[in-house]
Amino acid sequence: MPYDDLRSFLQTLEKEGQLLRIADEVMPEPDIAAAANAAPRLGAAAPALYFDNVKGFTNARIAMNVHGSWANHALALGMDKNSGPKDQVDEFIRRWANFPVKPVYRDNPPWAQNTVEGDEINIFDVLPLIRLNDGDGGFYIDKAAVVSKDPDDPTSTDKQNVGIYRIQVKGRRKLALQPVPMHDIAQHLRKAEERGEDLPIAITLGNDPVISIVASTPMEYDQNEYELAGALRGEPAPIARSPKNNLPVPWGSEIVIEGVIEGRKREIEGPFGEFTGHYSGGRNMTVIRIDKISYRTDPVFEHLYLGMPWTEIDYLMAANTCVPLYTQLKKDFPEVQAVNATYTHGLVVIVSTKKRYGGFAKAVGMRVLTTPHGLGYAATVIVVDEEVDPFNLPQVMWALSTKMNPAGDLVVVPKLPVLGLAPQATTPGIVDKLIIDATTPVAPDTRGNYGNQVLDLPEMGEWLTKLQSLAAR
Ligand SMILES: [Mn+2]
Repeated sequence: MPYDDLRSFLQTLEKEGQLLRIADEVMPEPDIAAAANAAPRLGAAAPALYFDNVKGFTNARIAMNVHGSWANHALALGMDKNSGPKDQVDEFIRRWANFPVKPVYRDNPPWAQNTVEGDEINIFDVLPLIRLNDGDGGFYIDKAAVVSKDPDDPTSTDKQNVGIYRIQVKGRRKLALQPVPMHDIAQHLRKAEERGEDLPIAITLGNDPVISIVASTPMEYDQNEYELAGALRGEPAPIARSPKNNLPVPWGSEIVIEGVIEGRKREIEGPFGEFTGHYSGGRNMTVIRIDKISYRTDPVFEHLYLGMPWTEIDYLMAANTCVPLYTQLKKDFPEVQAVNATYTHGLVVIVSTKKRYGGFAKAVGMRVLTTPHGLGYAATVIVVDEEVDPFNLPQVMWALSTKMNPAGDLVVVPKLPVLGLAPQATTPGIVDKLIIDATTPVAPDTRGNYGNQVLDLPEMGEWLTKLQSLAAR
């Protein structure tokens, strides 16, 4: 059974031993962020954290690290909590094949229980806001799904968007939002501003776990995130209309904040410790005016710590980054076997492929750079042979150790686009990108002296199964 809201998922996590309730009183800062920083260091089965005894807040409920381990990510997809990353990526690929599955409108969303409008709004009354990293310029909301429509085609459900963007709290009813040019919301905003309009949005917080996954998936512009949620859930995603802006929002959210991104207005936002593990400084960003907040009674504030890997965001944006890249590459290059883009949202991408002819691996690497995800991320692409599992880093290091000769196997493509947050770019937004061909050359390519490769013995697989069953006794 898929989860229709965050609370039912938290219950399952608790039943599975994947949620820790912190009963002792904690300080809002630095305890909550520090605990969420620490949680993933517990390993592949790290738990979510739940705080309801926070000094200085009346009745705060804060959930952290909800997606912050492979175990929790597996449970979010309704899989066994012991599934490894490769199994989860493979299952994600199988479910993606069912895309699109249309969402269904459902009545009586729980978030309709309480509302506040206009000048009565004080976001600090609704959310127990905390800062995450010492250098952050203020309070952030960083795990909300932001819903908007294409202003030139508002009836199109394909062109609508659900995405996670960083949001800074600037006042009682004022927020800032960062629309990275590579992301769909930036296109919506540009069109609204060309029309001389504000962009209506709904910011939904405390969502069912699949919504957070699809909202951070690099889908194509005209692919609907709820229709991917349906494919991943195995049944349609429940949605409802937001009361003020009539936007399609998740039915089960804890909180729905409606308002507009004010056209042609920018103010300083930041700094903020980003998914890259580096701060991005203060920059001119958009300004949001909040017009209405709807919220479930006793709302749970879901928040996400990010910093030096691995943190929750590295689990949240791992499988969902590999899969669209894999499906897009597969269209033109059926020889592609697997894609690992689980490191820092795919700033490094590892691809295994068969070779059609000499130079083929480099061509696959070039294609990675021109996918929708590759345009903004993928700064380094490592291409390995089909026998090498890109999720098995010792094997990838073996390929780099033995198959790569810098004379000819390193292709640098100067001045390609990258998102402005990538710290390796001297000028934000432009960077030289690298393809490493770590495959065994095939004719007419003549690199190195490979002779014959040592392959696994034919009986190895049989023995692996035998040893596993002996070890499990
Ligand atoms: Mn989109």
